[in-house]
Amino acid sequence: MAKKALVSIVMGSKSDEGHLEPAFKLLDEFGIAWESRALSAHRQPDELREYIDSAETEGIRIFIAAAGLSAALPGVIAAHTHKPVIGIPVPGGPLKGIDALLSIVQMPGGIPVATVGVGSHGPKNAAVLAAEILALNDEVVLEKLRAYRAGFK
Ligand code: RP5
Repeated sequence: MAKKALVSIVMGSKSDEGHLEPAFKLLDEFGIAWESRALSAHRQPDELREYIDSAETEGIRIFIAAAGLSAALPGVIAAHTHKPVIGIPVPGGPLKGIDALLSIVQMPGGIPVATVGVGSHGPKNAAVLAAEILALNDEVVLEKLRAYRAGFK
């Protein structure tokens, strides 16, 4: 039987998907079940809200949210959940991701988004951070993280 997803990766647009490949790959490497959705905070606000509620009910423990331009998505998800939210600024558009970085990182007090970097290391670090959170209660994931670091040369 397929494992139930623990991590949800939400992107603002299907066009963000290619940038997120390193996160998909690493979560697979860590043996963490995940699911993904393309739902824009600006274009599909009602569907996004419904999805957050149902994902929580289904057992999602961590949200990873990626968006470019005026990237409200991670913050909006954080506003609707008490689960940790990791934000990935997608480098697109004329400002090359600086707009998304500032939109995601500058959250008002009380509604944090753990924000990773703009480049290709961003999605990677989002997956590692999600694994580290899950590893607090999961020895198997902790072992995978140890093996991952042991592979650094
Ligand atoms: C953001 O606008 C998305 O996250 C994406 O990075 C950017 C462009 O979206 P599309 O116009 O390609 O759908 O909301």
